[in-house]
Amino acid sequence: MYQLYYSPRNASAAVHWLLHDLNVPYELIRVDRKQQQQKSAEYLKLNPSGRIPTLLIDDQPLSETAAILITLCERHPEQAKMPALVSPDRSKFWQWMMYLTNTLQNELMVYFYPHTTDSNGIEAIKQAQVVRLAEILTLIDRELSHHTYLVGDTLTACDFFLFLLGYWCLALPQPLTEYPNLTRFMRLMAKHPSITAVNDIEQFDLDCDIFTFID
Ligand SMILES: N[C@@H](CCC(=O)N[C@@H](CS)C(=O)NCC(=O)O)C(=O)O
Repeated sequence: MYQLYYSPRNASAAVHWLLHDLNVPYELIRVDRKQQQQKSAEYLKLNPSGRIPTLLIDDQPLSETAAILITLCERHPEQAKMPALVSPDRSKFWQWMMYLTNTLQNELMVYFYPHTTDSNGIEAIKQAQVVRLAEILTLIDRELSHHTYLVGDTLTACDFFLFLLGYWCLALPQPLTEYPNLTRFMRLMAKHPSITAVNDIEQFDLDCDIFTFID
């Protein structure tokens, strides 16, 4: 049995979509960020970083979105959300999972939560991040020009993670539609049954302009 500590549209959403997609039983436990519940003594016992998500696997806590996604793929190999060990795509899966978590996600965090001792420096950090994120999105866009999903033409757990991070990118000043392949990917994923199925809980705006086709 799985229990996911989540907050809507947070990093936990990638895990939520994968849990639904794997068709395994799970329970959701909402962490109230307005009350800073992720910093409560009770939560810190499960996840000392005070971040969301945490997944309990048979009562054992696991944190870090990428680690949780990979662990779930490993525990449910029959659902093939990670390329098989013998597949050349296996190492690409690792490459992109790492890139999403330690580069795209991380740089987005610096953009959304810039830290500096110089109060005049905040805007400079954000502007630098816009440039850095444009480089990252260009690279991902180029990769998506070769195939349907991030790791070839079969959906993997990386795609749930990329959809989430791509959604966060909608808040950047540069429109995501400047990346045509990423836009195509976002539109495809917005219709994925596991994403739409849990949207009453996650409340992503799947009707927003970027997801609308103009034929
Ligand atoms: N590297 C972590 C980052 C998780 C993270 O920063 N989560 C955010 C929500 S998207 C959070 O918990 N923010 C609340 C806080 O920092 O207090 C992961 O991927 O699990």
